[in-house]
Amino acid sequence: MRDQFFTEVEGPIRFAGVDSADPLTYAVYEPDRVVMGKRMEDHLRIGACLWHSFAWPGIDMFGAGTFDRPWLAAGLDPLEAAEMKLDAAFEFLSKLGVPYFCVHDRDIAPEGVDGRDTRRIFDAVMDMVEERMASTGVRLLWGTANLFTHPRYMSGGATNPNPEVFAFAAAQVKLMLETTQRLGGQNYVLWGGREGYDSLLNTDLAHEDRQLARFLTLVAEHKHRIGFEGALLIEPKPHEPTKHQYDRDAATVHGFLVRHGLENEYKLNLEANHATLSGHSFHHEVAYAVAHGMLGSIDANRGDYQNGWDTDQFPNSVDELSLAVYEILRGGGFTTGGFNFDAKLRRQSVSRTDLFHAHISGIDTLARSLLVAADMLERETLSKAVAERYAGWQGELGRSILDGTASLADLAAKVEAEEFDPKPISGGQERLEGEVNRRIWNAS
Ligand code: XUL
Ligand code: CO
Repeated sequence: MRDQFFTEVEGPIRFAGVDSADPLTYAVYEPDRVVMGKRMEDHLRIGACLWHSFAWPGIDMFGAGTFDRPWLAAGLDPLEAAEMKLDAAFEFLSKLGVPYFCVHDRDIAPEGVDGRDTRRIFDAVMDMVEERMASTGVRLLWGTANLFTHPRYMSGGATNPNPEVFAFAAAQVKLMLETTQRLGGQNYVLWGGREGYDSLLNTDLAHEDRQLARFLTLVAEHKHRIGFEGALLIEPKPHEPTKHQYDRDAATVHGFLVRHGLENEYKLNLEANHATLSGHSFHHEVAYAVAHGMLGSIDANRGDYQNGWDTDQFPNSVDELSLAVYEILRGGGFTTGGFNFDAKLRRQSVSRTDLFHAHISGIDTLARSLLVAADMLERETLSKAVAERYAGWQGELGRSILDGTASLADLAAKVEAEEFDPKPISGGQERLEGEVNRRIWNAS
């Protein structure tokens, strides 16, 4: 290891409670605290991502990089730069005290001058990663391949009109899936960065649908061929960078998978800001996935309700996250998934230590949301009211409808014979909103 990069932070960050005046401590997150029979760390399975924090210099479309990231300087030898970046990243991860990280191939292994050079860099970098994982104990939550930055992917990877680009993307995913397996990754994620269109005028929708299904089928087949035991996850997002992305939201991806017989091969990696962009609440996306057995993992972040793009801010709302965590707990919790901070600093947050403040506050928000969610579950704050609302379906009528024994004519005859006259019953929304608030204010 080189000299330390985050010299102002001793680490590992410790729990000190909400009254501590030291911002470099956790106010709520106590990895060993047992909540509903499970350690907080095992519930949340927190990971930090290597792209926003280590591979992005703080550029935007109007301005240059603002961050202090020496390994991104121009003219460095790629392996020397990669080593510097990995040393800083693993120093950060172990000082933060989180169990996982997430990474794209290109976050850490840039393309070389040709295919052979790219492979040389990739192999050397992945050896470095393996060494640092072994020395710090930080594990890989998920790996993924970047099929969106290089100009060859400007018209998509799997959905590119050129089959050579499809093959190139397939080769890249094959290598990164195998590498994720080698590094003990828990999941492999596919975010269809440019799998969509900018204009319908030049797009064959039906063809691109077949291409995407083929691609996902090939990836699933390869997963079984190599015996990768992690989960394959698709990350929905409605637009940005393309005008329309095929993996629009949880329900669209689920429908696509069912249509192509892939629903047992893939689960979902849901991102809070992507839910906002698709016009849904994050609660909705998580609830949909849990309801259909499709929840894989979460990219924790938030958008800005005044901005229409993916601002990827660190989460700070217990009000919003408690309900999402509630759905996750209600569905039995994560298996291979976890909470990955797919979040980035604001461009003005240029201090090295800002990276710690951002993650600490996000982690505490998740930890507090977990306490609220567990409290709601234990007190049956919502489940009791929902069960009562649907209680009629436990009776003979309800069962005969759902098991298919009652025909439309049977139901009509019953209504007439028994003179049905159902009365409206209050949905009680405001009462439940109040109950949820009480748990948010009081859970401990
Ligand atoms: C983009 C996004 C990606 C994926 C991984 O909006 O969320 O970083 O999480 O490719
Ligand atoms: Co993401």
